[in-house]
Amino acid sequence: MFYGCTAVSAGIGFQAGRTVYAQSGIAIETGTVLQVDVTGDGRSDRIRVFDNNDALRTSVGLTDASGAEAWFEYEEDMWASSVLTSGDLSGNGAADIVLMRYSNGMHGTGSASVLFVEEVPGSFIWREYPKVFLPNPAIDREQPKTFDDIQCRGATVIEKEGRHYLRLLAIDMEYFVETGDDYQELYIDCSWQGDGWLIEDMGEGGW
Ligand SMILES: [Ca+2]
Repeated sequence: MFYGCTAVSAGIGFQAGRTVYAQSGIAIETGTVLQVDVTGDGRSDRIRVFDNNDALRTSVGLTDASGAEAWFEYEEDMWASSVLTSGDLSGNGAADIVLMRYSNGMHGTGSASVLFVEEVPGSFIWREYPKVFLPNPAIDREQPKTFDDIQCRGATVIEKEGRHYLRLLAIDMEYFVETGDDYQELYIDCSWQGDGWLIEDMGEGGW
């Protein structure tokens, strides 16, 4: 656990075109229950995800160090199981939460979302980052425009040179269609830029 990290006011990482990386020491952890600081006060909070497959609902809960609770709920069908990963993707000193919901459908694909907590008077609310990619002209291949353009099979946080990046794992449907045979796996590493996810790197593999 990383206690005592610097508390930075929420929002520092959200100026358009300028992302501040605070080197906050937010741990990259994965599971259905995490203990990380999503509120930015330097104290660990309890984050948990629960799939109610009878009600077709996925709930993400927050209980902060002082006992305040906040819930985020998706009510959709198809989803079978969910997993959370923490990281500081906006660089503001508070943990962001990557939520991967897997379906029962073909190829085990699902839906990736990135959530963060915003403080409001007396409480907290969950927010979700837009699922928009920012294309990178230095990458010489077709790039997806939104998360909905990819067949997502996984989502996690990786660290490169002290920065946290969102890594999405996808099925390369172009390859699938061309060969009509096996599918090829694709990784997409991206950084939050205030108005979207800049594709920093993408290519085959990464699983
Ligand atoms: Ca906290």
